Amino acid sequence: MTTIADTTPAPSLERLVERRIPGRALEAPFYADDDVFDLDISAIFTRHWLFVASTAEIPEPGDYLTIDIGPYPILVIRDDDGDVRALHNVCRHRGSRVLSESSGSTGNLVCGYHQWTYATDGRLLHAGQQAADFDKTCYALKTVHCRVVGGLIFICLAADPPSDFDDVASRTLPYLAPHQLHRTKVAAQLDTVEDANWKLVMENNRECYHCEAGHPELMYTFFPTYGYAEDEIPPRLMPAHARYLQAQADLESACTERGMPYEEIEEIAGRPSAFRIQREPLDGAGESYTLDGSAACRKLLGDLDITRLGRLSLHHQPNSWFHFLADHAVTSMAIPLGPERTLVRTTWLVHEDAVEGRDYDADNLTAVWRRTNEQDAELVVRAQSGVKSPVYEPGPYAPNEYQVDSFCTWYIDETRKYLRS
Ligand code: 3BY
Ligand code: FES
Ligand code: FE
Repeated sequence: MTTIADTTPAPSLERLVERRIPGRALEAPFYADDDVFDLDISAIFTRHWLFVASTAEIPEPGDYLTIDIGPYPILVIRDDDGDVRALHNVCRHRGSRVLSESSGSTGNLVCGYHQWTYATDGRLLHAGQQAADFDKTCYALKTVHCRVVGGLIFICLAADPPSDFDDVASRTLPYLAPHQLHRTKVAAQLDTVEDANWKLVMENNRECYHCEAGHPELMYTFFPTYGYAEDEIPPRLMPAHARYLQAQADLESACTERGMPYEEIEEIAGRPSAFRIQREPLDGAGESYTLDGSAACRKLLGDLDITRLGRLSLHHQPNSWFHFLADHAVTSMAIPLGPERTLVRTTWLVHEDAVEGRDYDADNLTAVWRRTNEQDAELVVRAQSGVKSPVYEPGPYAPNEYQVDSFCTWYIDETRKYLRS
């Protein structure tokens, strides 16, 4: 039997980006093609601000974590003065990776190859057996832009990072401030490597169209009307909508009393931005992500005096989403590992003085999102296996998938700018 080879030439990256139809999913090469993966690293992951950790993950001087962004090994470290820094984890001698563990604590940074030794701020302190004219000051580890926004660490590999992050930071801070993330500790962390493109991971996070069928545990506290415009809510969801309206009114008055912002922001200066923030009520007891919605940690974050604070939701393009509640916070990031492999890291934070066993039970604290993450991973892998079929065509987004469309539009705009530059 002879097979007929498909002789249609593959479209160029430029063509693929230019012909994306707004309101529809992306074409298959965006999810599996090696060249698109390289484009994503160059146009997105080395040009934009990326969430990489929270300060609670490196609480003490010398604490560090390492992370690879495409071909760039990076280390994020708290220096001896207590400041958070990001450095290229590449030795200035012959390029060896300096720190090889994924996280740890160190006095100085010693390269394992020939023991060049760097301070926690990246200065080269010692290089043995050098010529008399060797100048240590010329060989500090290269720096990466790093900003801490209310306890969240963002890095940017670009020489000249996007300046609109100042607006994102200043708009985000008043929402985050009451949660005082600088006074939290890591209660649990979960790394999942999903066999799917990072954009499918992000797209999945940007909608709850799949939540009702896909996340039974989350739906105890997540309103099924999430993402619906008021006039699109189907009749069967009206009882849930009534509960939502009451919970929203309660939340608004609790926030107003305490001077806490809750309004949705999706645009800055009238332009779609790389972030979305909103404080929203939760269903059930309305306190936390548990099976009945009651708090999972008795010690509340910061100086909060109210447990029923719903969730502060923050999305930041390209790679993160967050939930800040009265009793804990959950941070999530996606890091591309390959065209069809993505690291998803989820971290649960509680008050630094909360004691496991007394104030919280780690299994109870993490149960809903562990399960939700597993379900999301399955959905995303299932999507990955379908979009590669030659018959796949990008279908239309439903109205309540508008945040997926915003994500794809942001992505396409940024790749387009890059390809034209
Ligand atoms: O992070 C969010 O906003 C939610 C959680 C579940 C799906 N996603 C839309
Ligand atoms: Fe690091 Fe030689 S490569 S000390
Ligand atoms: Fe989900």
